[in-house]
Amino acid sequence: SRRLLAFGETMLRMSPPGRELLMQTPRLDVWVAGAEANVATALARLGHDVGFASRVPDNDLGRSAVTTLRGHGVDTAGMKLGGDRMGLYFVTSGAGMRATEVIYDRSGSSFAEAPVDTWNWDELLSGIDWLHLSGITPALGPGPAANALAAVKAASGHGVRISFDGNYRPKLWGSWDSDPQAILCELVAHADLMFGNHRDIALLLGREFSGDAEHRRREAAEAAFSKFPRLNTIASTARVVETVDHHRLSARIDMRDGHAQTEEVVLSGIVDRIGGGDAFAAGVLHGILCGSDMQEAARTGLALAALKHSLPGDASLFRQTDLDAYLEGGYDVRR
Ligand code: KDG
Repeated sequence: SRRLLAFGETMLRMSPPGRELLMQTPRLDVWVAGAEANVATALARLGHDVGFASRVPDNDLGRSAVTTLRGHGVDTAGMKLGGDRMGLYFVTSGAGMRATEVIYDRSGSSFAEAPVDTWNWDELLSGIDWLHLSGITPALGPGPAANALAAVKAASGHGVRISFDGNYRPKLWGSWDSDPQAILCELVAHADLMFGNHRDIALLLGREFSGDAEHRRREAAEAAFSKFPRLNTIASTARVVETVDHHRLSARIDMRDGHAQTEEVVLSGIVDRIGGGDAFAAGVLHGILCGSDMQEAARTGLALAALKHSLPGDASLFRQTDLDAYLEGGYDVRR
């Protein structure tokens, strides 16, 4: 079977239960989170052989995060213990006309402070087919940016294919004196598969794309393929928000050879949309790891993203049987 290693910050997500505000709630729900951890979890739940490399403090917060991921079937050999603190983030869910709010509390985290020799990439990447990482890691600071680059270079050297999710987080890049375009380009130059929309591509190429959505996307994809000769596939989702719990989500996959696939689903009764993008990435990777064609991979990505919207917390925990039931339109009680 094909193996994947994800690399990124492990976080704890804290959310007021229901629709309460942080200002009023006496308690918080806590989930293990982090975009790349979410992808690793989703793939492990779908039966893949997946590892996760990260760094958490050597205390009960860190150890319980490791235990949670391991409980979902993720190989945690690459999760190092050390440093002082767990990265946290707070999510207040939207309701009615009120938007979802995110507050990050992660500076100085064990992951952000990890020395460059924390991971032995040659060892961790041996026998691995895919490395998955995202634009969040380099946004955290110069240390994480150097670690991401070391991982990607080692992966390239070992013939490991790279999956990169742009995951642009403007709130994070502001935290250090960085050049996002230069750093992201250096990482994407090694990637085979990129998750990103025309805005992510605009950031990478330092130019805007105009025209209608279809035209913008085709132009952006062509420009990205010509700038990054290794890049083979670009996948993204776009959402039309109709009400807070009713969206339309479309997926698009562009291939270097000019082929493009699009799919669309309707999301209704949304319980929690955080992590939908990670579930999409995991679903597309699931398709790729299973040898599906891109149409199928786009459909699987959207299906997993749709299912994730029904679940509180960050990660998709669905099994293949759940995916099959969704794809067959089986919303009924399964007995
Ligand atoms: O996609 C979900 C992530 O946004 C969440 O897990 C937190 O990694 C995170 C981030 O940096 O936003």
